Amino acid sequence: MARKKIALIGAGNIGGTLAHLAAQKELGDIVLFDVVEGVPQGKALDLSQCGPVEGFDAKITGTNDYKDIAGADVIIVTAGVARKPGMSRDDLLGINLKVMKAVGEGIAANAPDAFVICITNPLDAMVWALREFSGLPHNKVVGMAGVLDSARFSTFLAWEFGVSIRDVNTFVLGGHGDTMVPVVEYSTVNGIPVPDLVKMGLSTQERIDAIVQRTRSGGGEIVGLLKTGSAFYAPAASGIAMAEAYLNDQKRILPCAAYVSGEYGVEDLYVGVPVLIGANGVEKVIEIELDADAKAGLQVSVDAVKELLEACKGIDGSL
Ligand code: TXD
Repeated sequence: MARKKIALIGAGNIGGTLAHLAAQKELGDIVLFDVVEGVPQGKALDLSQCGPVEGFDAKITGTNDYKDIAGADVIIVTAGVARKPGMSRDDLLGINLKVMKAVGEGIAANAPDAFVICITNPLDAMVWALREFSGLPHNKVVGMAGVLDSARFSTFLAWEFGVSIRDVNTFVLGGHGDTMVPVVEYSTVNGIPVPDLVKMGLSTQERIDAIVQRTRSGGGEIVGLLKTGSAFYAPAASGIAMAEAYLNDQKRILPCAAYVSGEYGVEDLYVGVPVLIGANGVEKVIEIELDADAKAGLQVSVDAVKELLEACKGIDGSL
């Protein structure tokens, strides 16, 4: 059976890390695409030379021509500009919307059957715009945010309780921004809900609230430290987990920015919800029971995403 094909649109910090992770996991052959000449080609050559050392077989190529993504099974989009200190994710809207238009048209013309994972910020708006511009089915276009936000939440909880990250499972809903909703009640350590661990005296509500807030500002914390860009290792690992769920039909339940049409009382919008990802892409939106606080938090997130979409429509009349 021929190897799968993974196209990475954007060969920057996340794109290069995606390529390395996909190669190490032998998910398939990899095409790095970028508008900057030399960068995708240079990174592809460098990564190919990891093969003999790390023992992976993967054909890794770089290109500036969309024709080379033809037939891709999975496309992961990081094209655009990243944040610098003092910039919000929403500040990237105008620039990255134009990029999504070019990327959407490139995908529509060359790889319309791919499963597309959008990473570019502001994520909740960019994944919606990418779906509009590409015209792909809603279940084949999804945004990566919740897997990263949940990973941040899990890391901080594992440190708090002094347990293995393997035993921590968390739920983060809503948008990829200050309005995200880490759902403490559904977050567990080896099946024990976090509120029960607080009752058992293993932490306090104040400390858990501080962890929720640190998760919300997890991206900004790293931008402030790096100063030259934003996080890219965990975002890449998160995008690869979603790609693997599709390529290997894993039927994973993952928090993603997915299209909802009625679920959670939301119509015709991309928002962070738990979904089941398998060989047919987003196969199901999982509707969990939310308490009043989580419901209110999700509504704030939905309203914020709707505002971003209105801004997109104001910029590009074709949306
Ligand atoms: O959780 C999440 N979704 C976020 C997403 C987590 C971290 C970073 N987030 C966003 O991903 C970030 O705000 C950016 O919008 C993207 C990519 O972040 P990255 O750190 O990879 O940015 P880089 O290193 O600047 O790489 C972007 C590449 C760069 O090589 C540009 O030349 C290229 O995108 N680029 C393009 N490629 C193709 N087509 C066009 N038009 C284009 N414009 C720029």
